[in-house]
Amino acid sequence: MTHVRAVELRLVGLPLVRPFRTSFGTSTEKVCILARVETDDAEGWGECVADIEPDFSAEFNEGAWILMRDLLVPALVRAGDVTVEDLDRVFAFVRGNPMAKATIVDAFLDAELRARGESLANYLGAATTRVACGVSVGITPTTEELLAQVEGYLAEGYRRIKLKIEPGLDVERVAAVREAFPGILLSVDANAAYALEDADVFRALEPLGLLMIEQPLHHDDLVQHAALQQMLTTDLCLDESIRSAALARDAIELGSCRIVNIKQGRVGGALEARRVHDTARAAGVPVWCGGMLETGVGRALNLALAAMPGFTLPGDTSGSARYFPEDLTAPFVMAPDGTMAVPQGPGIGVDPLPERLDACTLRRETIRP
Ligand code: SMG
Ligand code: MG
Repeated sequence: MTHVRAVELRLVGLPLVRPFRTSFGTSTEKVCILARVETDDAEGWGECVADIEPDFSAEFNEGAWILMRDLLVPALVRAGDVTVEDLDRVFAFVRGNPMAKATIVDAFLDAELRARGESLANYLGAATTRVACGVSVGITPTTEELLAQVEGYLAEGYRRIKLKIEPGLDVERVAAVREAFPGILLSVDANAAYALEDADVFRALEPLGLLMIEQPLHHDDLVQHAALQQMLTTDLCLDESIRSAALARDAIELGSCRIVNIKQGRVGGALEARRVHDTARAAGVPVWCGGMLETGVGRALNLALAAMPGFTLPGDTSGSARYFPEDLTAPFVMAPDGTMAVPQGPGIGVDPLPERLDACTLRRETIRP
């Protein structure tokens, strides 16, 4: 049993190495909330995957901050002695908001594991100590720039390239990459930018031998994705649409996708992410670990998740250098073979560097009983 004494929230900001453009906008800076949970025995860290604006999902930093400060943390403190398995119940009075809930769940779990000296990887049932890494390439101003970026990432060893696409910047761009690099594992991610009426775009992608097409249609839709999947040989993968293990089960039963992207923050934390993994694995559906441009804190957690046995495809678990000139933790470095080590220390196995954390902190607040 664990008793929470206090939770510190920090809003942190880190410049990105290059702007990251998706179908819904361009990020030039990573701004997110970190939670530090202090218990009687240890402290633990959680990173919120929400962004400045509610664009990838309905959640956003300022909303998540208020929800954590005014509802989730007070409920956790009031709950007294609990274990991480109790938190679903403790937070059940708040509907939705998986990203805010995940931040507190993950920080609490990290503290619980550190108190007993167990690694998150071990807790989750990791099947490996190194995971295969892919990289997500944003929409570029020109095709030449896209080819240059892809070439650079391949030279570093990345084992799968994912191209962001949007209407008008799709088939031609992807075909150019395929022509330049015929043998690579290549996928695309539309971030919900298309409608079923755009099926011709996806038909035109079919001959390019893509590993998958990620979230082509509306972020909340399962039925139209099932219709699109029926029309295509290429596997669809859902990201935004999968906000819980129950939705993963629905999507698989409906035939809305044949691959699932798991982002723990999108589904409410590491425990629900494990349930998504278990659901997909039982159905024979491959999963892989998505990314939300996490700092080293969130990256450490993602690596532990990605080590579970159902994660059979390379994840968006890229090295720190792909995102930040300087990370919040010691940098995560990918080996030239395109794999990264899973942290093995207690909990998530890493800590933010104190000076670096302070330098990146935009705001902080501690919630006590
Ligand atoms: O962390 O490498 C990463 C980013 C991977 O493409 C990525 N994430 O839809 O999968 C996705 C996007 C969402 C992030 S947009 C800020
Ligand atoms: Mg995606």
